[in-house]
Amino acid sequence: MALLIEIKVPDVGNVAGIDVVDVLVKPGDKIKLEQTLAVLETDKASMDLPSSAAGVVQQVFIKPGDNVSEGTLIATVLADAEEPVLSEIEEPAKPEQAVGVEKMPEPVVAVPVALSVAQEPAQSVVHEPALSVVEGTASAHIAHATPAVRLFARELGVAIDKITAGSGRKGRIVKDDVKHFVKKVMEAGAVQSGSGIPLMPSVDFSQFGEIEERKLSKIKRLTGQNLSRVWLNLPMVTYHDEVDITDMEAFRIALNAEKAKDEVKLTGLIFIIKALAAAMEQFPQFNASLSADGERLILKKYLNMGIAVDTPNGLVVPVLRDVNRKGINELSAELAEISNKARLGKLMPAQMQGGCITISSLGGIGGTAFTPIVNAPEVAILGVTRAKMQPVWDGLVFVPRLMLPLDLTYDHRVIDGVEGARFMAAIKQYLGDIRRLLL
Ligand code: CAO
Repeated sequence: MALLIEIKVPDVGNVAGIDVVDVLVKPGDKIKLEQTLAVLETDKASMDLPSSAAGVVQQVFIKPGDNVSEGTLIATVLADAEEPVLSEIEEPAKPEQAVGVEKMPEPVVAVPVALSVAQEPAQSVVHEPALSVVEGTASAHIAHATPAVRLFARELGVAIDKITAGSGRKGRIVKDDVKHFVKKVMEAGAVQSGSGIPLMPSVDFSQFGEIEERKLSKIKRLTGQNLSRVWLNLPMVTYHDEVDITDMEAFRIALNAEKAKDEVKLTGLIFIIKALAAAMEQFPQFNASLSADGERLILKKYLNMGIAVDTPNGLVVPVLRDVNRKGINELSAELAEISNKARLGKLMPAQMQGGCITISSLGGIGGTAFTPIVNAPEVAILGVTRAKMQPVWDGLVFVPRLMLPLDLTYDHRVIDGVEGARFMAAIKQYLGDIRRLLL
């Protein structure tokens, strides 16, 4: 025999003024035991109200926006005779009885209506327990979402409390918010996924004034991804120093004066390339890469050097091969060729591979120092900014000397601070007296 069951708001811990956020059933609906009838919300928490009987909904007495309290009649259900009824007419089951913890699908240990809101306000486990419970943390953020949306989020592996703002009524998280969240995470790419780093918020700048959007070039996007990956994976240190290149500069000017008009002129960078190569031969750990598992150092017997080149489409790093075996004129011609090709976007992928270390020179533009990012899996990068005449104390008087600032960034997993300083000292020795390159 069918039984008419009245379902009322149970004891939720002396909380008055509960908002009805959603009503999920209507008269005539066939419902299962424990199916959510409505979603209620206090100022501290959101909760699902399950049916204590299976059957057919006869009447629904609440609508979204209503304010209810313990004992308010929610709906009447004509219960199936064979199905169990969890509550008695007139006396609705305590939520703890209505939906036992162990009945909830793993890892949902939440007790939807059992929440004693007043006592446990910050326990997001009630709302989206999947992550919080497993990790044993209590989050301050409370996600409001219907069971269907939570289920949808769980199916996609999304911890709903990671979605900070819902676009539904009263900030409720709706399916589209979950989809949008997944899309954002996917777009953020491999660098961010799993890193635990919160995504940057999306800001509508047009609310502050006129804007224009430009798509990043492919080079910029790829460079950005790579730089972020390196930034997150390598513990980097940058060591700054300056070297007296007065004599080197005099030599460079003299050599250039000998050159025919159509010959490629030498810039200071060529000497820096040679000095860096010599220092790497002296300190082989700088001509090395760490194996992916971080267990072994792979030392290279060849010496190729990447040179960061500024192009209209972004930064590219063509590679000069065997720099230790080539003279400055040959290297100068090669640098002119690859930097031209880079600017015209005509470099082949092979011409950007196999580098052992990179130089990033901003000296043609200016600067006093910067912190270049290692072009991993290389272990170091040398930054160069603008040389300038400075008064240097020679022990008796100040003398004008051309000082070149250098910035060495290295992967601290491979290079110790002292090694970095010694390496820089060697570069300075070679540049300070380039005759040493012959030794
Ligand atoms: N101090 C003073 N003057 C310098 C200098 C320095 N450290 N480096 C270069 N110069 C001078 C050169 O001697 C040259 O002078 P002249 O015009 O009188 O001959 C002028 O600046 C321009 O040099 P250049 O930049 O054309 O040549 P380069 O060999 O020094 O550099 C290249 C070549 C390809 C590295 C450079 O053109 C370039 O693209 N630099 C940008 C690198 C970059 O984007 N780095 C990224 C940093 S991290 O994102």
